[in-house]
Amino acid sequence: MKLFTYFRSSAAFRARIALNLKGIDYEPACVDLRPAVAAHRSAEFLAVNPQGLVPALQHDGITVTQSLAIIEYLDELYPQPPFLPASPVDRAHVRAMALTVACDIHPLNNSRVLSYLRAPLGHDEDAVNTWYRHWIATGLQSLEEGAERLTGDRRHMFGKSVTLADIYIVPQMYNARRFKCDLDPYPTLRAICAHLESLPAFAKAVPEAQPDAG
Ligand SMILES: N[C@@H](CCC(=O)N[C@@H](CS)C(=O)NCC(=O)O)C(=O)O
Repeated sequence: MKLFTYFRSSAAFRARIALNLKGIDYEPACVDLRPAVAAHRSAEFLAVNPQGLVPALQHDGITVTQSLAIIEYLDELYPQPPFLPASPVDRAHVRAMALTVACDIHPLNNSRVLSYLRAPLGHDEDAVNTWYRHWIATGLQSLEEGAERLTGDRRHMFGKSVTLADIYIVPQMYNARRFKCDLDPYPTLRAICAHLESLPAFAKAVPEAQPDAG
């Protein structure tokens, strides 16, 4: 399998965690998203993903885009260890937490959105950071409440084993730290991430451990 990835991309970070959890030895294809390079806008990469976004996964002659589609594809292909619990209601709870990150936090804080705030909209760096931290705080507050209710051991977002919700929270908290968001109000999320980040599948997926880390 080949994963189109960028070390700092939190969506690619999710896919890397999922590949590691499934024990898949994948080939990373690094796509430099820095504005000066913008390899994701090259004709070569747009032929892989017309959206110009990472991650993208190639396997058996097909390409899958969107981290959630990639992660579910891996889970269906390799069911062990499962990323979702068994019962429909538990699965719904886990998906809801993952989607809070995927739909309600990350798309508002993606690099192309932040760039658009700078130009053409003309906001300065303070305003961009205020925007970023606002959407992080709004999303993490609801995730803190969800995790408090649903964690079984304060080491996982749901129950006592790794699920999709864990794959989504770790990259989001990593970014929140990178942008110096105040994480004091989220003790449950901090405790959960401290545990998850100690697991090899998560530790191997961090930006600093990637071949393109600058
Ligand atoms: N919903 C997509 C989001 C993918 C995405 O936004 N990737 C970012 C990196 S985290 C990207 O490629 N950004 C390029 C850009 O903003 O121009 C997914 O989950 O895969």
